Amino acid sequence: MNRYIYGDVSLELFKGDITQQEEMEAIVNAANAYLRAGGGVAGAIHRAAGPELEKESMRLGPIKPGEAVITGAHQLPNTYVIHCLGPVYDRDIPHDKLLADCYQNALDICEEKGIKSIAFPAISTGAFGYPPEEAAEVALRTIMKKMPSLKNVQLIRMVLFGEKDLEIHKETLKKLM
Ligand code: AR6
Repeated sequence: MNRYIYGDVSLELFKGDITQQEEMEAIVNAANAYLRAGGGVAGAIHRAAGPELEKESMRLGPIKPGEAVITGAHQLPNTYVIHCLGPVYDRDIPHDKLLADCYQNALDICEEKGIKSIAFPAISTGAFGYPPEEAAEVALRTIMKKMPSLKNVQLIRMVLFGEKDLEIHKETLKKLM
């Protein structure tokens, strides 16, 4: 299963690179607390956006696990980047609540700004060590729970970097449906 629809809102699972989501208004960065470039998704996003993104984002830091802030997208093909600080697994406790907060806060920002489409990476599942199966369940459950209350957001895309992560998300979505 790679799609779930509730009313006018779609959730889709996609294999790909978060920096190449041309049709999405906002993309989410799995950031560090100081909103510096860093590695992983953050490194890829900052490389594609150019140095002006870090200049803008750094002024908004530091942020705490679960928090989200918004900037422009600079040289990326999107309009906005929403930077979320995911929890470090087993260090930032309770990690499931803090991870859910990331998805909720990012969607709340979209609703406030009138953003219609948002692409998320699998926050915390790289350097921050969150097991991908557990993270997928938190992410999809949180998004699905929020979908009925969304008024502006119409498309939510999880962009998974590898085949295995896509499969995990497909299985999890099937289970939650
Ligand atoms: N597009 C989509 N997904 C990607 C991409 C990409 N271009 N590149 C990696 N992933 P991570 P975290 C996947 O480590 O765990 C950074 O250094 C990757 O396979 O980027 O939240 C920051 O500065 C993994 O599944 O984020 C922070 O310090 C997922 O994205 C720290 O890492 C998240 O991996 C944040 O760690």
